[in-house]
Amino acid sequence: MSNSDPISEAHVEIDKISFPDEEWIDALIAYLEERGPQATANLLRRLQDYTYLLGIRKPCPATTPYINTIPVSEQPVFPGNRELERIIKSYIRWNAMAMVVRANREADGIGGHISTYASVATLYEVGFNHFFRARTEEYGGDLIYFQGHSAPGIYARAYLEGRLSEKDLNNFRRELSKEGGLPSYPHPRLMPGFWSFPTVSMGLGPIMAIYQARFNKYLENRGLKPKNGGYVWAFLGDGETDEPETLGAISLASREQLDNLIFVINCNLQRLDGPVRGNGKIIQELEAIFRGAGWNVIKVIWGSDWDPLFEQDEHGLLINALGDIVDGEYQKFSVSSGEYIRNKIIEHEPRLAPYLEQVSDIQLRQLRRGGHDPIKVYSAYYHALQTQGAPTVILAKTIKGYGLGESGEGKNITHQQKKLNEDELREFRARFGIPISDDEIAFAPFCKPPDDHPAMIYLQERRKALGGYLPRREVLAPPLKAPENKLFDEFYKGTPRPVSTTMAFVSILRKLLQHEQIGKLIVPIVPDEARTFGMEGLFRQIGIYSSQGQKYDPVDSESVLYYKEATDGQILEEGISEAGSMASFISAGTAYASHGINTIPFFIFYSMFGFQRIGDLIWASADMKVRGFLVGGTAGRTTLAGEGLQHQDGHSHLIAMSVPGLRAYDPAYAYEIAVIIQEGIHSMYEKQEPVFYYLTVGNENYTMPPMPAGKKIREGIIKGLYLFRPSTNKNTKIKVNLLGSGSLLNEALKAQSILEQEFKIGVDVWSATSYKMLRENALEIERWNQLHPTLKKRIPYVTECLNNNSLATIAVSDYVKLVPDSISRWVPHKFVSLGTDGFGRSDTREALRDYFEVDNRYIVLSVLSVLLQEKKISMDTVKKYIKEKNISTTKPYPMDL
Ligand SMILES: Cc1ncc(C[n+]2csc(CCOP(=O)(O)OP(=O)(O)O)c2C)c(N)n1
Ligand SMILES: [Mg+2]
Repeated sequence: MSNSDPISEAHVEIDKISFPDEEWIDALIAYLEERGPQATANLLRRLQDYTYLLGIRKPCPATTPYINTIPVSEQPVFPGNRELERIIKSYIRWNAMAMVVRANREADGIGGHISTYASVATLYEVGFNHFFRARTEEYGGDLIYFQGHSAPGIYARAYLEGRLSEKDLNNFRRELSKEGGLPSYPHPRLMPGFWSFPTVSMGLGPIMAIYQARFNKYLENRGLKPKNGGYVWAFLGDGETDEPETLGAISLASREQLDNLIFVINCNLQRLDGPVRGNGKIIQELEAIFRGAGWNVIKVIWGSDWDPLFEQDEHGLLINALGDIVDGEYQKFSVSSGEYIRNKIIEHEPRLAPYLEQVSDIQLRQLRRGGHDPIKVYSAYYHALQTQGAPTVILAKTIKGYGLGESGEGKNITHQQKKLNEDELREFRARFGIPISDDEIAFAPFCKPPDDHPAMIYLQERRKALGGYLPRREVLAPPLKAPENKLFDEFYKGTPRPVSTTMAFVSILRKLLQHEQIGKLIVPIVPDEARTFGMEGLFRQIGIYSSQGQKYDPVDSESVLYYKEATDGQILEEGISEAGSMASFISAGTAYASHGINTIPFFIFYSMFGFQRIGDLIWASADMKVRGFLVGGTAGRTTLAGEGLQHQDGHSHLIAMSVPGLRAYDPAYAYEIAVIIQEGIHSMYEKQEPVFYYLTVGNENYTMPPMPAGKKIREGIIKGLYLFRPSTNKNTKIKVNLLGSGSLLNEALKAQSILEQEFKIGVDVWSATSYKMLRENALEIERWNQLHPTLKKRIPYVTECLNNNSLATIAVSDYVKLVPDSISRWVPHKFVSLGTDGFGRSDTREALRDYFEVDNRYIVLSVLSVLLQEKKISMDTVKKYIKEKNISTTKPYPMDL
């Protein structure tokens, strides 16, 4: 503000206003002058404790006054060229807006957002010009989570940088156009060289960012990554903080002292429908939450032109009045006249009337919010980077739709604003000084200065100085060789004593951990369930990661398997947070791209709390081409006894079917798990395919058989089906196939014995390790056949397997019937599925299998029913069997209960 500005010349006779307790305030000021700020803070703290002892129980407020956290005296000098940065930003604003406007003209309803980028532009641009550093030989690289629906601004910047063309921008939200197009939001799957983090499902960005920052420290503490820096920046909306995932893990960030993490919350006070907190103040609310959680909070509320006003506000009248005004009112300020604003402030504090006379209505209207002032934003970022030992959150106040004027600035409809008419385009052009002629303006053309324009040279220079363009996703990790077969020898041989697939899995994991090359890259992740899965032995063996080591003597220190925490511990013990564990899984499973490190995560969870609970994070991980193994323990609706309705998982494999790129397996035996894991490492880390794995393991103990001999077994396990035990009845014409998965394969084997011995029919028993794999193979082949009618038909793998002159195939699974049904149309004869549709119950395994009708008796009954339909046996035979086996014919249907 210039010297001639009336505000700075204002002389307000505020001293004449008398305050109660004035002498106490004078005393405090004197104390401050004599002893300094730290001693004053200590004094206040002591006073607070003392008042508590005196019985004054009023909690101390977690908020500070409604002003910027960083005083003018602590603002660093802004090192940039403000004018050139303003020009760059204006062009980006224009092009971001034009992308959306043009896309919606071309295809009505194609969508897009103008107002979000309009509010966040300065927050990004200060970052791009001064802070966001790309990965280089020397520097670890900043990882930036951009607010998902602000993507047009990021594309518009890449256009100025020369990374995207006008054609790309023209095809925003037209990904299927011939020339290809730009995705609506950040999707690494769709732009793998550009985006790293899918953020548009609100809340996922922030939680992923927290765990990413923690994982970066984990990698450094374990010596897998050099300590060469790298910040994690997460940009999010204020409305987004309503999502439980956004705030749910913030205490982890402070506990872990993540000073490599910066949240920037774009507090434009609005979400989609209306104000975020019309009757309150989102910035103050978030300040209290983050301060309470131990974060360093930096509020950027007011722009520099407010500074002189506050300077003269010796008694805090203005600050108090502004602190009283609620967000709904501030939103209205952004669309109101200076007179309206003045009257509202005076309504809150009449004593300010003479003071405010020094400011004109126009000035009042134009006073900027902090998030639109590069000086204030720079200062906040600068201080965030200085902070040690704690994460920082920057609460930046902005206006939604900033610069859109009448067409949407601050209005409730602004989020949905996708079209601007000619007048509105003219206004935008004028406000940001974009050189587009009157003739062209109606077309909303894209526009950038010539390459030799000082602004363009500046833009390129800044990025060069900061290590290169961002966002950029680059895979530098070399292929990693999968472990050799011999590592798994013991599992191919089977086990004489009964064990569960969970125990088998843990033994395989232990083997991998001992592997010379791969061992250190394994990242076991558990949400407080290690003991459930019998993994506690690993605590001692490889340690639990803790950035602080172990400051206490563990209660079980005398025991061999004590609870060992260490700075280089390998296990991520996440406590009871599946979402947090999944975020760790994502960080570890994308380290090949973020850091060029091939970490191999194994996230072992209670299978019911996986796909059902955190499905959206799993979806995001597929978007990110995550690598790793999701392991659903205590799986199977009837295999997990006793736990009942909320615990027994009978549908995770159904949900898994919907995730592209995911290979889901329901293995029965130890050797199957060994084959799947070995193949998984081979596919993901050696061949670098964009796939990841899900396997369910159960807690039922049984003898693990040796792997059957034959070349096709290994291949069959991977493809999803192989013949485990062929029929021994050679002299029968009646043949059926039984398909079993997971622990229910054993029920199929029992049924096989009964059918072969008592009913003398031939039964082949197959292990169906993956219906998803079978289905995807069949769908692909079916499609190929449709597209190539003149060529020799290809045969799906499942059809090829089951085309063995059988009368029927009966499949039994511990999951809902839809899972096996998913292959039915490629089975070349009658197909029947048994599964666990309905809510689980607390009872024994045996009772559950009876209840869901999936035990060997029901398998036999299904076969007999088919034989009856085909007139191969008599009705009496079936009736007799039902009676003999005590099968209740009046028992209720599980889906009805
Ligand atoms: C989980 C989820 N729910 C709903 C949406 C739809 N949605 C997109 S943007 C938005 C409003 C965002 O408000 P805010 O976080 O304040 O961001 P702003 O645009 O105001 O910066 C909503 C509800 C979403 N993307 N993700
Ligand atoms: Mg908002």
